[in-house]
Amino acid sequence: MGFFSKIKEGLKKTRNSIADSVTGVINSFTKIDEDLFEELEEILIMSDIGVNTSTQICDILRKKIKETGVTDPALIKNMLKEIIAEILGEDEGLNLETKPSVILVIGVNGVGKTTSIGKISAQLKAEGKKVVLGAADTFRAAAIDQLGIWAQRAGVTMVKSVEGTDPASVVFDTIASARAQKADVIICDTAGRLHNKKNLMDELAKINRVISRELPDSSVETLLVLDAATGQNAVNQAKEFKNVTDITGIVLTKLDGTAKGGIIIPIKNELGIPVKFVGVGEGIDDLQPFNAEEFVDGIFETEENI
Ligand SMILES: Nc1nc2c(ncn2[C@@H]2O[C@H](COP(=O)(O)OP(=O)(O)OP(=O)(O)O)[C@@H](O)[C@H]2O)c(=O)[nH]1
Ligand SMILES: [Mg+2]
Repeated sequence: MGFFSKIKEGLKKTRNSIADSVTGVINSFTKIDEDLFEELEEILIMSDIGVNTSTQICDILRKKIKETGVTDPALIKNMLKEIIAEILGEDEGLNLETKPSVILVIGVNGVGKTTSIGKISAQLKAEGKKVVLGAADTFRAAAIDQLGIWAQRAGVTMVKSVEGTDPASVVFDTIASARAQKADVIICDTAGRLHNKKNLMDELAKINRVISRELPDSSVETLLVLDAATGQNAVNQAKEFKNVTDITGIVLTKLDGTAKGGIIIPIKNELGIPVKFVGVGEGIDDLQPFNAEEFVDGIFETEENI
């Protein structure tokens, strides 16, 4: 399956929910009035776009309609697409300028951190980069094994220690190994499941201290992984992580299994953090760089147009 159709396929459930209901509202009105705006806003809220962002979208739409003098409801869909594309802004890829660069992957348990690391490793390897993984989720032995399987699949090396080792020391060892191997990119897995939130945040702070001490001039990407299926909860998780660490990008996983893909819009709008990748399946090829234009097309096109 090609790149474009994978995103489209992954967004199928979201599209069925958003496009169908937006079209339904638009078709049920013959003129643009306040009732239409209200129904539209309700639908956007129900499509996981959240109250604040949905209100904002409708306010911009009201203004645009006033300015342009548009009276035909059928024209609203394209205007909505434009407004959402504008909110999503420019796409941003990974910043991996230095050799080595670091990608620290964080997020609560089960969101898809380890899987996404496997997928990103395979992509970087295909670009000719030498990648070293650090198994800094030492909370469970199984987590180390799982990352090992992905390292093998992607054809990259991994530095690990035993369960219970201080994760920051694994990161330290990974940096040393990457230096010795003249690697291009270090990717560190972290635990999402700790005894409590304070432990988790302290651990991340300690890992960050090791990275900035050992590689003070390196590019560091901190990718927060969020599970799209958790909807508004994903936005709340991002807010909590943002309070304690500098997040440079979001990986939004499991778009393929949910109708809640609209969550990308408030994530970008309310947190100001770019979505850099979207996960559209469990396979090694199922992670795509986020492209706002494709996303907007993917959620608004009706089935027969695809
Ligand atoms: N359908 C689908 N499944 C995904 C995607 N990304 C990850 N998964 C699945 O989600 C489950 C959890 O993924 P992991 O990578 O283990 O998540 P994690 O964040 O590392 O979890 P912990 O190590 O327990 O904190 C696995 O079964 C993955 O196959 C995706 O984009 N789509
Ligand atoms: Mg994991």
